[in-house]
Amino acid sequence: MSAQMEEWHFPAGYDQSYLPDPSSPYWFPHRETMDPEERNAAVLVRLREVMEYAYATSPFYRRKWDAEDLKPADITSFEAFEQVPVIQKEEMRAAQHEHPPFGDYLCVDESEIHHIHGTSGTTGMPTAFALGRRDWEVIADNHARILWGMGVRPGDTVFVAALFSLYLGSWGAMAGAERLRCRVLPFGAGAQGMTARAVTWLARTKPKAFYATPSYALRLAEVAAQEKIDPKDFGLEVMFFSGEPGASVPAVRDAIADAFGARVVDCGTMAEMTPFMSASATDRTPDGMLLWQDIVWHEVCDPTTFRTVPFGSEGTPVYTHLERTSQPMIRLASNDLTRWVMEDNPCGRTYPKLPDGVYGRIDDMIHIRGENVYPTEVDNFLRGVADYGGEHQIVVRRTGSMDEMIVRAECTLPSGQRDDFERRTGSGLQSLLGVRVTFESVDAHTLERAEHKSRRVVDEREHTKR
Ligand code: 8LE
Repeated sequence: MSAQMEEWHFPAGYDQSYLPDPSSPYWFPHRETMDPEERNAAVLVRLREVMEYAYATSPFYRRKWDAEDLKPADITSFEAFEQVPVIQKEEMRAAQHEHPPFGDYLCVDESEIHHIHGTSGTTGMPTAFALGRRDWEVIADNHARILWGMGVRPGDTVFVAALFSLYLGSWGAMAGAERLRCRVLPFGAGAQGMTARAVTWLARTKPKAFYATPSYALRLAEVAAQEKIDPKDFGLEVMFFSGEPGASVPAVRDAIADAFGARVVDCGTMAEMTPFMSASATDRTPDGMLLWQDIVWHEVCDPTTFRTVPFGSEGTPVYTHLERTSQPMIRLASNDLTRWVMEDNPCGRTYPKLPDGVYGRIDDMIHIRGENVYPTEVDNFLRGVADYGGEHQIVVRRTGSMDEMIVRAECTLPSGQRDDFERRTGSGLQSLLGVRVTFESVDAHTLERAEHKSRRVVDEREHTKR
């Protein structure tokens, strides 16, 4: 069966000159539309292969699996695979501390390393990501294939408006666009005055495709408005996003689509999981994200047992590389939250889907007086409120023995005329969230905008780890 699957082998390597027939909606028609059971059977064989490779080349995996008396050869069913212990980020940090700088799960010779990326390190010890030269080519191929699915074609200009730094998002988007023979405009983000310059460049170059974080796209639309330029005049057709929830949050998605007059596509797993675009929507299945299971094996699991939950249920994504040889991740726990389904996709791809995208991190969910509040719910609600100024902040603090939630939102009305706005918004939030909310309005354009990923929650309670 795997013989029919285009270029299906491990270690992976793709014909760098291949491009699909221009009339084909698919890069690899068979791999993308095959019977999912058949695909799963091929994936199961591959999972064993990847595990054998990792066991042979990495003390990290040997240690981890020997402790459970687990051998790659035992993986003869998905049930057996679900018992492979997950990896948490702390374990990678510890392995890198013991074996600097890449940890003892590198799996390739250091001479094979092509790029080094990493976490920003704002919330702990930074983690280094080493990507092999061969892997980089495979990543580019996979991302090109997914971009094709979004409707991007050779010759299109792709504007990358995300940090070119340790962050992998921008580089991964660029690698895919280059492999697709696009014209890449690696604009970047984050420097002083850069957003206004991005507006000028977008207006002049009129790219077809655009990549950023969702909050940065909204920021860009605001700056364009200040410069008296209509973002629709950029002529963008497809805007793809990763890095944070947003492109699948209905009101955020609509706000971006309306401002730019473009299709909004959500994608993204984790930097460690690059090719991180393996969860991605397509032009004809535009909502949520499809799980391209022959690139990365995505499971949605119970967050305590790490067994998969049935389709239709909520859980946390757990990811396994099928094509990486440098730092392959085998059951990496994301600690994010999502829901998955298996249904007929309009684009004809036979992949499972996250219909609401990834809607938050377990850690970011606010537990307050017995209720769970997702910050994305607040974002979604506020974007639908008339006179909302476009940015907000959620502060959770303990006053006496009570937890208190304060939502501070911008309002476009002058300060003397906000009573109605405050009443509407405050009571709307309260009934949506089911907890008492102290609502405050502030002037528009006074809260900080994200140049990268937004951080809107300030949890001042001591016991809460953030
Ligand atoms: C909802 C995927 C990438 C390279 O853009 C990225 O941001 O990787 P990074 O910095 O390792 O952060 C991964 C985390 O960002 C995920 O665990 C998730 O919490 C969030 N994230 C990334 N893409 C999305 C997302 N959350 N929707 C997304 N599309």
